[in-house]
Amino acid sequence: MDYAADAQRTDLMTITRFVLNEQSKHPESRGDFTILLSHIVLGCKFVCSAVNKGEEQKKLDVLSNEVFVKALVSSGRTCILVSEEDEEATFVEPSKRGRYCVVFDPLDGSSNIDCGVSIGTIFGIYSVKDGGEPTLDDVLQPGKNMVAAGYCMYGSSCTLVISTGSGVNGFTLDPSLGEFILTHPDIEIPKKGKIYSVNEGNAKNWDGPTAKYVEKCKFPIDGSSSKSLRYIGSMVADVHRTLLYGGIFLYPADKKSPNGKLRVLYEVFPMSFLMEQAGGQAFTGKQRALDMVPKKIHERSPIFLGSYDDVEEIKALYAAEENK
Ligand code: FDP
Repeated sequence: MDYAADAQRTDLMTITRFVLNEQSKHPESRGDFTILLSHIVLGCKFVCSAVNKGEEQKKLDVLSNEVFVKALVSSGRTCILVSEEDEEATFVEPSKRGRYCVVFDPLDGSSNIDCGVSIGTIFGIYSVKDGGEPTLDDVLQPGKNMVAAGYCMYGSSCTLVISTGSGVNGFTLDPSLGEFILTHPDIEIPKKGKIYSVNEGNAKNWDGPTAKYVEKCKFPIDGSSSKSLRYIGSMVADVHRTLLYGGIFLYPADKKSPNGKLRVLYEVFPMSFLMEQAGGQAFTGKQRALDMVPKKIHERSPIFLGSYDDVEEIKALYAAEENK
């Protein structure tokens, strides 16, 4: 009998146990983050179950948002919520307020729901700035100020990937236990990848550096092999693959959408945070993505994220264009 393997199989590291372990490293911590996270996990379990039942797209978007908003408010640990589904930010009433701001997309990639492609929830968490009434400035902070970020992917399995600022860990929902169990400890993105991921249907409107980069992926001039193209069109699924296998995910600016498509607060920032924590990079075409200071809650930005070396290449092309 393999006692070591058995010991690992029976010593279940649930997400709550994992976060409590992290918390014990910070004696000043009061457990608020653990409580907040358990409410996010509840939302993820609900959406996972609804997706598996095959609810219609419209209903599912609205349902997921309602579940997350209610779960977050009832945690008593939040003060401002920004959801992709709601035009305005939600300010939690004073009696239920806590010190965290949560920005989230309850169901990202929703155009894929009806054909069974993987979709997900993306979230980022800020601490409210000290003192006074919470204001929109508390969520209009650069991504590097996030205290945690993550996503939950509803696919062939339900996987929650999270970083609290010291590495990235992945948990898979065990449906028989109803618990997320640590299955992907310390995720590190390969330094260089063999895959590029972009909607090439937009190529005619790309700028020079993006067009040059994608051309190099297909026709490398340094004798290396061409990269493979993989594009699902569901950010959580495309980023999850990029994180595990390496490579680069691009949603660039183009002539029709000079700011790209993806939203800064609840798409670009959380995924950039995870990429950096896993050893990769995230770049907007102008700067490190996490240094951006958003002016509006639903602002968009171009994004290039993934393996360190692959993002270095695109950065070099943009630098060359600037120095022309
Ligand atoms: P969707 O429109 O299906 O909701 O921002 C939303 C998003 O999906 C991302 O999940 C995905 O990466 C991107 O849009 C896909 O956009 P394109 O269809 O333009 O490629």
